[in-house]
Amino acid sequence: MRIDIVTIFPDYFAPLELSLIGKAREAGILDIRLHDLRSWTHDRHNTVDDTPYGGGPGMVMKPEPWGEALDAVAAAGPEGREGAVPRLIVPTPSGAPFTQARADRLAAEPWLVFACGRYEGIDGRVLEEAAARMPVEELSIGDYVLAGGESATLVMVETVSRLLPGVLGNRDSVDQDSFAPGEMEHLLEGPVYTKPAVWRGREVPPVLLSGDHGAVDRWRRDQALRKTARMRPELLGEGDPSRFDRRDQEV
Ligand code: 6GU
Repeated sequence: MRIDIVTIFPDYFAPLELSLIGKAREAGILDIRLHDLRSWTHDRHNTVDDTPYGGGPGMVMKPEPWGEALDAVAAAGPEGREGAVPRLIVPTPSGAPFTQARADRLAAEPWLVFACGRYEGIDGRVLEEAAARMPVEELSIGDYVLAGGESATLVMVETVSRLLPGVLGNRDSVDQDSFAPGEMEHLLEGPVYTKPAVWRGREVPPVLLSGDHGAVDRWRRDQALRKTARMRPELLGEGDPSRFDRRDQEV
């Protein structure tokens, strides 16, 4: 997958050189490119913002640098895919919710461009004009306000990257995640344990040592149902009600 990120803070993305994502980049699974928005300014102060029309607090990102940046980035796609069009992702607290389901769909795309806004946002004409040339998604990572789209982009890039084939060692760990499509959809994962079997007088739940895989699966599902009821009861009302069996009702 090719990912381009346009930002006034390219250094913010240093963590994408580490761990899972750093290795995926070295392995050629992920091609992440950073672009400094200020390289598309033409004044001495590399100005990217101005005061809002209509008044109000804060500053708005100017359309000209964004227009040139998106032209340049969208014209220089992955090699061997001439004429390809990226999907433009715009992190904003006023976007649609970024969910695991949306991450799954983004992970199937060959090319994403993230446009990181700061201040009160980007001039409204930029996305309007971009949408005439490429699919655009405004996405929010939750109901709170960040200082800019950079940290939200890190969250989305990490969430999407770990879904790409070859990035995680163990494909099953993706399938068993909280929110993963299938068994765990709309459920939170329960507790996990490793050695030693007794620690500070506390035992690992005996069923996990029983070797009875059916009993282990049932226990894990019960734990997931309880955790969900405690932390996110509203999730139990989501999805197809027929996903609950008789044993689920007893938990
Ligand atoms: Cl995606 N951006 C900003 N600036 N704030 C947010 C957000 C995004 N998601 C939640 N808050």
